[in-house]
Amino acid sequence: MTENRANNSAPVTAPHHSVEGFVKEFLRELHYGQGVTMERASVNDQYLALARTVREYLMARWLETVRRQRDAQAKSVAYLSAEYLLGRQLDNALLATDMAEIVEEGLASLGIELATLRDQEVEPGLGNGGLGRLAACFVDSLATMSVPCIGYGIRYEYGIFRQTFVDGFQVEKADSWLTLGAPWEFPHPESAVTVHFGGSTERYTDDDGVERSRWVPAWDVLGVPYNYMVPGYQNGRVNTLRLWSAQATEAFDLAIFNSGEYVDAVRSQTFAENISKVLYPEDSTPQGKELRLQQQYFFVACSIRDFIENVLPDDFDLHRLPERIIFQLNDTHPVIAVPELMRILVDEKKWDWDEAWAVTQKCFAYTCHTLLPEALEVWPVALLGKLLPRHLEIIYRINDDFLAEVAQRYPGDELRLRRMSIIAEHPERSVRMAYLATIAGSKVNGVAALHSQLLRDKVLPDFSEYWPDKFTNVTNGVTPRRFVRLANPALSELITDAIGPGWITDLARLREMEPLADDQEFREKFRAVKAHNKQRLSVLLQRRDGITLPADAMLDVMVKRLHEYKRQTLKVLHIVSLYEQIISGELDPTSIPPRVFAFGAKAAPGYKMAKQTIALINHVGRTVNEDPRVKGALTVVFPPNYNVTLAETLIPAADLSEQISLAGKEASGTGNMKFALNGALTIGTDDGANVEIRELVGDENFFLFGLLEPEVEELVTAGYQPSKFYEENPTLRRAIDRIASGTFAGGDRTVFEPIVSNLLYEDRFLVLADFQSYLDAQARVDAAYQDTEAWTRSAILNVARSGYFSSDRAMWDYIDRIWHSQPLVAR
Ligand code: RUG
Repeated sequence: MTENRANNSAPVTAPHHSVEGFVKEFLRELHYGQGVTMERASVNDQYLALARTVREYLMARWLETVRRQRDAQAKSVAYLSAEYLLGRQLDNALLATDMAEIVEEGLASLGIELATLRDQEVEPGLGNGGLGRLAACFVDSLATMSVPCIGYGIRYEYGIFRQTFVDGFQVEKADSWLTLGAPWEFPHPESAVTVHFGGSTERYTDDDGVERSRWVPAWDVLGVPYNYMVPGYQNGRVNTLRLWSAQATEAFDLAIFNSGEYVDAVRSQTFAENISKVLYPEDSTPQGKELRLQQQYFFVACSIRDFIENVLPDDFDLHRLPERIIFQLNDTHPVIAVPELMRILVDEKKWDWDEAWAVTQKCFAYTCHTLLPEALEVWPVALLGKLLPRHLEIIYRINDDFLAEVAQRYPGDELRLRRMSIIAEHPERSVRMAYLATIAGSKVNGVAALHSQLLRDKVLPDFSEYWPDKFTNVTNGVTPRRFVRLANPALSELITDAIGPGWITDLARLREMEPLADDQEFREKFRAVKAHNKQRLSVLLQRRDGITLPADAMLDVMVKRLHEYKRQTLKVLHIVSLYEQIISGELDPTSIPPRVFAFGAKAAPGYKMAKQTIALINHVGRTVNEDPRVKGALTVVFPPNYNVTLAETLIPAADLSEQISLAGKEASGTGNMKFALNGALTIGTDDGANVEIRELVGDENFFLFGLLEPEVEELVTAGYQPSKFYEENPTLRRAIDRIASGTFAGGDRTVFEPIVSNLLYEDRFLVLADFQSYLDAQARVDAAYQDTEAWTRSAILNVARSGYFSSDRAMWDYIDRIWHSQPLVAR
């Protein structure tokens, strides 16, 4: 039957790569796909028809990629990530297929502007920030490098919330990204996977007389796969991203329907479908919610089942699983996959425990993305036992075996056993997912050099002593396709004119631009690109938010999630301090370059201090922008709903990139890389990947400030008293007093009181300690910006020396240090 099908199947071909070929297909999609004529078609009809047409150009490559992968039986990477912050798909697909010009011309011949259809696309915001965007960059790179990879994740019905401001305060709106149609996805309800939850475990004797445990679950849901194309850059390759959507099982419904409880049945269906309903909006600080654990187990259970049953051949011997797969755990979110694979091998396949553990250990690797203790996920034993009782037993057994080994190596070291146990006893009995991942993973990596070092020294020191070779570093990277080639066409053209197009897939080649930093003519062209990008941003902000940007100002940008450790408050204190100095007559506003301070940041809806900070920024902005005394010198803008789409216009326009987290807190950062690659200079602390950026671009092209990580430790250990800094620094005192006075809240002193108190009496992230150093660095920025030629030279060198931060390089590092997989096409 299969053979017959194979013999009869006609080759799938792409439509003709020409304006005529495109127009024909586009009209066909409009007529037969959307069911409308050109005259009656709405913009949305046109967009959907366009997306489906472009998809057709990718289809043959996709099917061929899947076929070749199957035939080659090569090792694949299964990237397990609860988040993928993809950004818009259309432009990326047009770039991958080299169709942009054809489409533009073809649409124009029908009287349609490509730009209008572009704007119709709602980006899939299936991630919170850096971690989800990194996953999207990685799958892009693997496709471009022709490495077999399946990305597995969750198809949230509602992605990251849409942020609006009401009187400067953040108000969240649901992100209904699917409402107008989802042309980039391919649902496969017929391939749904059943996932179990709850119930209990029981002991039984199998047919061979062996005592075993098994899970008797209480309820099920179905995981329906939705496939997305992940096109490589003009290489004929399209990998797959498979996102799971939860649906009620029939059996579940039937039982209740039969008992006549129609309403209950419908309610339980909703209950099951809740699992993939919404992305948890916490970045870096997870809340231990039951639904979140359900989401985590749901998607990894679907993914492992899918890989074993659908990707591997039917007769595959699972003892050889490590030859075919590496499951890369993107943070602790998918770590429950470890006991799940053990459960499949031990309970379902009836393997011995040791045999199963030997295979499992080779199939996983773990990436840690944080240093914040509150970001390391732990699950209460009670909750895990209720939802996944068999998995809890398996975790206990893994822990017992591991601790027995440790006890052998360190006899009598009771404290060490407590420290290294997967099970924490205080404040509540719980499972430390990072420990489970470390014990099970063949490798553990941090995401920047400093982070990986601190991970070994501070977060997992006992484990790195126990397994020194298990720990490694892979510094993050970003895809040059989206964040330079697409986001910054003017710079891309300038670079390509200078050094050819090879940089798009080999970003280290940007180095070839280095001599051009000394070329006056090139510098002029580079400045023209920046000016053009500022103009482009100006038009967008006016249209999107009614924000007017002053012309010819330095664009100083801080865009990232709102989190205390990232220290948006430090930036606000800088602005308030400048404002204070100007209105008191101390600072002549014409003596500093005019600046636009641009912010973009979402706060987790339950994170009060972060939401207050957003309001403070907006209120300071309003006061500053309305005050004629600073007009022209200082402008604050805070467009709401910062997302990938906005980043793509904002970052290329920036002059100055703010990377000002407290040293030792930001694991890596990836925004910092995007800015440097787009010719912004960084003002930053010695934190995360800033360290490597500075090393590469050179001290003289980077504005370093702030305490170093060991100094932070020292100050905190000595007993940090923020109020001392307040008392001893009059500039700081005046800035804080200005906020405390109610100036920015219509005279109401209570509105921002929590921020003021927090700074004076707690200040966990040492804002006050770094204030003066930050101000001094900002003064150096002002001085440097006045020397236009020198600034441009530095900006060019930032671009030329940042090629290392390509996610392609990061992927090669994963291959070399962690996965050891061979791509189907040689490097
Ligand atoms: O906060 C980190 C960033 O420093 C990092 O660049 C990014 C990607 O590695 O991941 C972010 N992150 C960490 N997001 N969530 C977590 C929680 O562990």
